[in-house]
Amino acid sequence: MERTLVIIKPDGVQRGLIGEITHRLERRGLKIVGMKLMTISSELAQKHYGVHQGKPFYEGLVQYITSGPVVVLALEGKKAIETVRSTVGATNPAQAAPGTIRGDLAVEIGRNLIHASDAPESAENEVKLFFGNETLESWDRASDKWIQE
Ligand code: IDP
Ligand code: MG
Repeated sequence: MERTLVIIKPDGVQRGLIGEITHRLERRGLKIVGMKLMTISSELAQKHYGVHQGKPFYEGLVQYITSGPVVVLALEGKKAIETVRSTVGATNPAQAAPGTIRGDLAVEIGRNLIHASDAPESAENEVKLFFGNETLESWDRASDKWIQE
């Protein structure tokens, strides 16, 4: 089973969208195996967004992600990475399809509400970076057999 990392960014928390965003991911059928409220330090932000270092938006991005509390989720499911990314929508909310989180709830790339891992390798690294050696919950959900064949 695949695991992926989601961050409800500070704008999502400030706008009272923790429930709305989590609800959409839960309803899609993903299983929450880790969840916490935290403020990201600039050190952690630089590690997490290391691949974007040097890009024109990098400083603003670190500023944004560290500007207030976030909710970090580890989600599990078959093809969890791809499923979460399609539920989240395109990076630029102006181009994100209606029905996606960004396409329904955001308007601008610099305030796009949510982070989601984009590939198996980054998902593994990001889950480790945010949950370290905290144990993620492995649990049997009553609805599992109605969600996965
Ligand atoms: P993703 O979040 O959809 O994976 P990435 O290209 O990995 O998109 O970029 C990471 C984050 O950096 C975006 O979610 C967004 O917050 C921010 N970002 C990307 N491009 C721009 C930009 O052109 N202006 C401002 N912020 C940007
Ligand atoms: Mg990305």
